[in-house]
Amino acid sequence: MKAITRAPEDSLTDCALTHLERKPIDVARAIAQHADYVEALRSRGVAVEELPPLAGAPDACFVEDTAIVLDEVAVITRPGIESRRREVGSVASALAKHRELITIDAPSTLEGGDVVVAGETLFVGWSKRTNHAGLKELAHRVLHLGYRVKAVEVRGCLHLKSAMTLIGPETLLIQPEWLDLTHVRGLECLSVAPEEPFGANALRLADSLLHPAGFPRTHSLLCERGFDVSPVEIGEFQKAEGAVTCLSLLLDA
Ligand code: CIR
Repeated sequence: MKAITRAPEDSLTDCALTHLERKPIDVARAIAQHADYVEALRSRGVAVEELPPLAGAPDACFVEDTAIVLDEVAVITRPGIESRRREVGSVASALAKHRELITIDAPSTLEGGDVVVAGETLFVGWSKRTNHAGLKELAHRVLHLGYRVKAVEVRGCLHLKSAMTLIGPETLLIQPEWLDLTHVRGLECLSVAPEEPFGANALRLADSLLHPAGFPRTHSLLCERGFDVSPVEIGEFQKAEGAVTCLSLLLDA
């Protein structure tokens, strides 16, 4: 498995915020947490390609939002806010070494944090960042590869993956209060502990999960279910509405 990451830099303090109040971010601590995250990936056998920090692009460390990597192609997204659009070029250049690229064009908006890939089904969050045109364009561009898109309405959180991630071949970790699950069929749904609403974002590696530190009850639930879960400290990124999946783009899962 390979991953693309990008360390944060000083402008992280000016990150976009949608649901959270701004709190001071300690950039030095964020850089250290990011290094630990990269080390956690490497220690689980992931080959990490680190892109250089992108000065003046506050959210550029959240590389997940700039692309959707499928086995056959990588879809380069068009983020839903202007401040994030200059991130995509450098990610596209990195991904071009691994995949044929597909781009998403105006007026569509689409962010990778809104796309949960479950085999040939792409669950796509209809969120503040991904619009209806983005959903339709993605569906159209990947149909010939055998993928089908299912829209999932997201409310009260930034992205679909804030509320739902795939943790096993047929298992989702979910925060049901932020999702309309009408079109989510055929998969087992494991709910986070109710007192840990931000605990549904886990990063699935070959045979283990990375999960943010600070969600002990959800962690125990996952362990009880037999998952090999490692907590990672990402507190500075959580202040920026980030989680564990958004800090990397995984290839060749
Ligand atoms: C943003 O609002 O775009 C960033 N502050 C956070 C992006 C987090 N991305 C993700 O969870 N996929």
